[in-house]
Amino acid sequence: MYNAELMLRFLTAGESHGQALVAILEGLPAGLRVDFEAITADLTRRQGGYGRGRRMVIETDRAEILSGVRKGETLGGPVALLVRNKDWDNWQNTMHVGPEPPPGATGARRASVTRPRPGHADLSGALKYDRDDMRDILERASARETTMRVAVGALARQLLAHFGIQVGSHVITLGSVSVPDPLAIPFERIAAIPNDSPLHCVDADCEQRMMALIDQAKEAGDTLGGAIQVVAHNVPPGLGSHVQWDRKLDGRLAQALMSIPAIKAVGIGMGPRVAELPGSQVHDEIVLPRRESAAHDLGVDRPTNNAGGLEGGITNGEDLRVTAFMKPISTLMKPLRSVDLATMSEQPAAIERSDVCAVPAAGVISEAMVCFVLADAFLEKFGGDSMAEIERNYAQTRAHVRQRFAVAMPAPTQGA
Ligand code: EPS
Repeated sequence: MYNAELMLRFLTAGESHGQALVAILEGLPAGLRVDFEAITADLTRRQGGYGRGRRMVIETDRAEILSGVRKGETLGGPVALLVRNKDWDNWQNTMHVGPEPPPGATGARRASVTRPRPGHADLSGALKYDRDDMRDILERASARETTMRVAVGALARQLLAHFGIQVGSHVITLGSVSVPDPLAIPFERIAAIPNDSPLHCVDADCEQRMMALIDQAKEAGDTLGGAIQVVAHNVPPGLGSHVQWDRKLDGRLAQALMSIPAIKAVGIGMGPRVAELPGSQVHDEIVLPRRESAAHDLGVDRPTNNAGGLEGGITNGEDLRVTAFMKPISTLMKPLRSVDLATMSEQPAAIERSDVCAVPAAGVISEAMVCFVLADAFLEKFGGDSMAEIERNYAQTRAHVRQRFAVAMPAPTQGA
C-alpha cells in the first residue's frame, strides 16, 4: 500500500456467500447531500453486462447506510454501509459462523473445495493461510467484494460531482476485438452510453463482435478478458504531487486499479504504447488557447492528451484517462488441469458458478476506484471539514489560477 496520508480511507469485509458485505468509509466532509438512488444505480450497473452468470439474477444489490449520515447529509464521521447477500439463504449450511449450523439453517452442506483453479487465489491462499478447504480463500477472494467498492465509490463520486468532476468508463477491448483510437473518443460520447447497454462500448459494430466472442467462449466452456478506459472530466489541475513517490497520482491510481480482482495491467493515457514511439509522437505540445474551452481557466491549451491528464504525477487540467486490463476469469466450465490437494492426484480444477466475462462490471468498479482516488486527492488539495469550507478553498484556488494565467490569455481583438 502506498504511504501518502489518506484523507479518505475505506475497508471492506464480507464473504461472497456470507450474510452480507460491509464497508466503512472515513474522511468525507460534513454537509455532503447523499443521493441514495445514485448508489443503487451504480450497484445495479455493476451487476449488469453481457456475459455475467446466474448469481446476478439472484441478487438485487442495495446499500443500507448505518451511520455517518443524518437527514440526508453526511456528518463528517465514518459512513458504514451494508449490502445483504440474498444468496445467503442457499449457503447457511456451508457458510455458518458458529461451529455448527444453527437450527433452521438453509441451503446445501457443500463438500470442501480441494482442486485449485489455475489463476485464482485458491492455491496461493490455501498455502499461505494453511486451509484445507479452499472455500475459506475463494469466498473472500471473490469479486463479490467489489460491490462495496462501488458503494464507496458512489459516495466519492457525489463529492466530485459537487465540484463538476464527472467520471465515466467504456469497454475498449474484449478478447481480440478493440475499439480504434480510444484516446480520441470524447467524454460526452462515453457519458452518453446507456446504462443498460450490453457491453458499455461506444462502437455498436465492435460491441456486436464482442458479444459474439462471449457467446463462443461460453459455448467452449472458456472465459474472456478485456480492457476498460476510465475518463474523468473537468478535473482541476494540481491533484497529486511530483515531490515524493507515494504522492504521485499515477502511482496511486495504478495501485487502486490493480487491486481489483483480475486486473493485470494499468495504462495512463497512451499506456504501454509510449514504449514504442518517439517523444515527438508521445508528448502533448503546450500552446496558447485557440478556443474558448481551455480547461479550468488555464491560459494554455493541449492539442493532444496522450499523457491522459497527468504529468509528473499531477493532474494538468486535461481529462484524466486511465486503462485497466483484465485477464479472463479463472473459473472455466471446461476446467484446466490441477492437483487435488486432498489426494495429491492430478484432477481437473474445481468449477464454481461464475461469469464468462465480467469486463463491463470491471469498468464500473474501475470508475469507483478512480472516484475514490480522485476524491482523496481532491480533499488533499482543497480539503476542509465541511462542504462549505471546501467550496471556499476551491473557489479561492480557481480565482488564483485564473489571475495567474491571465497574462497568457490572448488580448481580445478590437470589436470582438
Ligand atoms: C460476483 C462475482 C463473481 C461471481 C459471484 C458474484 O465472483 P468470483 O470472483 O468468485 O467468480 O461468480 O457469484 C458467485 C460466486 C455465485 O455464486 O454465482 C459478483 O461480482 O457479485
